Amino acid sequence: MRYLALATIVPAVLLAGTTASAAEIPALHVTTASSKIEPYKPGTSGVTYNEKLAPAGATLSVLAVSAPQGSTVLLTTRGLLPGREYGAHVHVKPCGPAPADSGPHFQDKKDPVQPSVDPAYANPRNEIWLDFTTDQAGVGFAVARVPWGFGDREASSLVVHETHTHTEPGHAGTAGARLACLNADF
Ligand SMILES: [Cu+2]
Repeated sequence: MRYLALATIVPAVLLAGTTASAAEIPALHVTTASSKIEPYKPGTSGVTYNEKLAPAGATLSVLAVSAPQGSTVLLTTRGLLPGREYGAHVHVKPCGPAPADSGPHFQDKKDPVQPSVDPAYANPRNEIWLDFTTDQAGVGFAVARVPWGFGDREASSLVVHETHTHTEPGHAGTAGARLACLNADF
Protein backbone atom coordinates (compact mmCIF):
# COMPACT_ATOMS: atom_id res chain seq x y z
CA MET A 1 0.00 0.00 0.00
CA ARG A 2 2.80 2.37 0.92
CA TYR A 3 4.55 1.55 -2.36
CA LEU A 4 1.46 2.17 -4.38
CA ALA A 5 1.32 5.69 -2.98
CA LEU A 6 5.04 6.28 -3.48
CA ALA A 7 4.90 4.98 -7.05
CA THR A 8 2.37 7.69 -7.78
CA ILE A 9 4.22 10.45 -6.00
CA VAL A 10 7.79 9.74 -7.03
CA PRO A 11 7.47 10.31 -10.80
CA ALA A 12 5.72 13.60 -10.07
CA VAL A 13 8.48 14.63 -7.65
CA LEU A 14 11.16 13.55 -10.08
CA LEU A 15 9.73 15.48 -12.98
CA ALA A 16 8.84 18.62 -11.06
CA GLY A 17 11.21 21.39 -12.00
CA THR A 18 12.57 19.63 -15.06
CA THR A 19 11.81 20.58 -18.62
CA ALA A 20 10.97 17.02 -19.65
CA SER A 21 8.37 16.96 -22.39
CA ALA A 22 5.70 14.30 -22.55
CA ALA A 23 7.64 12.60 -25.34
CA GLU A 24 10.58 11.99 -22.97
CA ILE A 25 8.56 10.41 -20.17
CA PRO A 26 8.67 6.84 -21.58
CA ALA A 27 12.38 6.81 -20.69
CA LEU A 28 11.38 6.45 -17.03
CA HIS A 29 12.77 3.27 -15.51
CA VAL A 30 11.14 2.08 -12.29
CA THR A 31 12.87 -0.35 -9.93
CA THR A 32 11.27 -2.05 -6.96
CA ALA A 33 12.97 -4.61 -4.77
CA SER A 34 12.10 -5.85 -1.32
CA SER A 35 13.39 -8.81 0.64
CA LYS A 36 13.97 -10.16 4.08
CA ILE A 37 17.68 -10.67 4.66
CA GLU A 38 19.20 -14.03 5.54
CA PRO A 39 22.63 -15.64 5.46
CA TYR A 40 23.71 -16.12 1.85
CA LYS A 41 22.32 -19.04 -0.14
CA PRO A 42 22.30 -19.23 -3.96
CA GLY A 43 19.18 -17.47 -5.19
CA THR A 44 18.62 -15.24 -2.14
CA SER A 45 17.99 -11.60 -3.02
CA GLY A 46 18.54 -10.24 0.50
CA VAL A 47 21.68 -11.19 2.39
CA THR A 48 23.01 -10.47 5.88
CA TYR A 49 26.74 -10.65 6.52
CA ASN A 50 26.45 -9.71 10.20
CA GLU A 51 23.49 -11.12 12.09
CA LYS A 52 24.28 -9.04 15.17
CA LEU A 53 23.99 -5.64 13.43
CA ALA A 54 21.69 -6.74 10.57
CA PRO A 55 19.50 -9.52 12.03
CA ALA A 56 18.11 -12.22 9.76
CA GLY A 57 14.46 -11.47 9.06
CA ALA A 58 14.99 -7.71 8.74
CA THR A 59 13.53 -6.28 5.54
CA LEU A 60 15.19 -3.99 2.99
CA SER A 61 12.99 -2.30 0.38
CA VAL A 62 13.99 -0.04 -2.49
CA LEU A 63 11.97 2.03 -4.92
CA ALA A 64 13.75 3.94 -7.67
CA VAL A 65 12.61 6.03 -10.59
CA SER A 66 15.31 6.85 -13.10
CA ALA A 67 15.32 8.94 -16.26
CA PRO A 68 18.09 10.74 -18.16
CA GLN A 69 17.03 13.96 -16.42
CA GLY A 70 17.38 12.53 -12.92
CA SER A 71 16.78 9.70 -10.49
CA THR A 72 15.11 9.35 -7.12
CA VAL A 73 15.87 6.35 -4.91
CA LEU A 74 14.02 5.51 -1.70
CA LEU A 75 15.12 2.97 0.90
CA THR A 76 13.02 1.67 3.76
CA THR A 77 14.18 -0.84 6.35
CA ARG A 78 12.45 -2.83 9.06
CA GLY A 79 13.93 -5.07 11.73
CA LEU A 80 17.38 -3.51 12.02
CA LEU A 81 18.69 -2.42 15.44
CA PRO A 82 16.71 0.49 16.93
CA GLY A 83 18.23 3.96 17.24
CA ARG A 84 21.33 3.08 15.22
CA GLU A 85 23.15 4.82 12.37
CA TYR A 86 23.71 2.87 9.17
CA GLY A 87 25.24 3.78 5.83
CA ALA A 88 23.80 2.61 2.50
CA HIS A 89 24.71 2.98 -1.15
CA VAL A 90 23.91 1.64 -4.60
CA HIS A 91 26.69 -0.75 -5.65
CA VAL A 92 27.60 -2.03 -9.10
CA LYS A 93 27.45 -5.83 -8.75
CA PRO A 94 24.82 -8.15 -7.31
CA CYS A 95 25.03 -9.52 -3.77
CA GLY A 96 27.17 -12.62 -3.40
CA PRO A 97 28.44 -14.97 -0.72
CA ALA A 98 31.17 -12.51 0.32
CA PRO A 99 30.46 -8.89 1.37
CA ALA A 100 32.89 -7.57 -1.27
CA ASP A 101 31.05 -9.33 -4.11
CA SER A 102 28.78 -6.32 -4.68
CA GLY A 103 31.80 -4.41 -5.98
CA PRO A 104 32.33 -0.64 -5.83
CA HIS A 105 29.73 2.10 -5.54
CA PHE A 106 27.89 3.06 -8.68
CA GLN A 107 29.34 6.38 -9.89
CA ASP A 108 27.89 8.60 -12.59
CA LYS A 109 31.37 9.88 -13.44
CA LYS A 110 33.71 7.01 -12.75
CA ASP A 111 36.80 7.77 -10.68
CA PRO A 112 39.88 6.66 -12.69
CA VAL A 113 41.49 5.78 -9.35
CA GLN A 114 40.03 2.74 -7.57
CA PRO A 115 39.08 2.22 -4.83
CA SER A 116 37.49 5.65 -5.07
CA VAL A 117 38.03 7.68 -1.89
CA ASP A 118 38.36 11.09 -3.59
CA PRO A 119 35.51 13.42 -2.56
CA ALA A 120 35.47 14.76 -6.14
CA TYR A 121 33.97 11.38 -7.16
CA ALA A 122 32.89 9.73 -3.90
CA ASN A 123 30.09 12.14 -2.99
CA PRO A 124 26.29 12.00 -2.84
CA ARG A 125 25.88 13.85 -6.15
CA ASN A 126 27.98 11.33 -8.11
CA GLU A 127 26.86 8.24 -6.16
CA ILE A 128 23.63 7.15 -4.48
CA TRP A 129 23.99 7.57 -0.71
CA LEU A 130 21.09 6.41 1.47
CA ASP A 131 22.42 6.78 5.01
CA PHE A 132 19.76 6.50 7.70
CA THR A 133 19.22 6.30 11.45
CA THR A 134 16.64 3.78 12.62
CA ASP A 135 13.86 4.88 14.94
CA GLN A 136 13.02 3.19 18.25
CA ALA A 137 11.11 0.48 16.36
CA GLY A 138 14.09 -0.26 14.09
CA VAL A 139 12.51 1.39 11.06
CA GLY A 140 14.76 3.33 8.70
CA PHE A 141 14.07 5.60 5.74
CA ALA A 142 16.27 7.48 3.30
CA VAL A 143 15.85 9.20 -0.05
CA ALA A 144 18.46 10.25 -2.60
CA ARG A 145 18.00 12.47 -5.64
CA VAL A 146 20.60 12.94 -8.35
CA PRO A 147 20.50 14.84 -11.67
CA TRP A 148 21.38 11.81 -13.85
CA GLY A 149 19.95 8.44 -14.83
CA PHE A 150 21.37 4.95 -14.51
CA GLY A 151 20.68 4.19 -18.18
CA ASP A 152 22.03 0.82 -19.27
CA ARG A 153 24.94 0.94 -16.85
CA GLU A 154 25.31 -1.81 -14.26
CA ALA A 155 23.88 -0.94 -10.84
CA SER A 156 22.71 -4.17 -9.26
CA SER A 157 22.50 -3.87 -5.49
CA LEU A 158 21.86 -1.80 -2.40
CA VAL A 159 24.39 -2.36 0.39
CA VAL A 160 23.87 -1.45 4.06
CA HIS A 161 27.03 -0.51 5.97
CA GLU A 162 28.15 -0.31 9.57
CA THR A 163 28.34 3.54 9.89
CA HIS A 164 27.21 6.71 8.18
CA THR A 165 29.28 7.53 5.09
CA HIS A 166 32.55 9.43 5.48
CA THR A 167 33.24 12.48 3.32
CA GLU A 168 36.87 13.41 4.07
CA PRO A 169 39.64 12.91 1.45
CA GLY A 170 41.11 9.42 1.59
CA HIS A 171 37.99 8.03 3.28
CA ALA A 172 35.19 9.55 1.20
CA GLY A 173 32.45 7.05 0.46
CA THR A 174 33.57 4.54 3.07
CA ALA A 175 31.12 3.51 5.79
CA GLY A 176 32.69 0.58 7.60
CA ALA A 177 31.87 -3.06 7.00
CA ARG A 178 29.17 -4.26 4.62
CA LEU A 179 26.40 -5.64 6.83
CA ALA A 180 23.66 -6.53 4.36
CA CYS A 181 22.83 -6.47 0.67
CA LEU A 182 19.69 -6.37 -1.47
CA ASN A 183 19.67 -7.22 -5.16
CA ALA A 184 18.01 -4.42 -7.14
CA ASP A 185 18.33 -3.89 -10.89
CA PHE A 186 18.48 -0.09 -11.24
CU1 LIG B 1 28.61 1.05 0.00
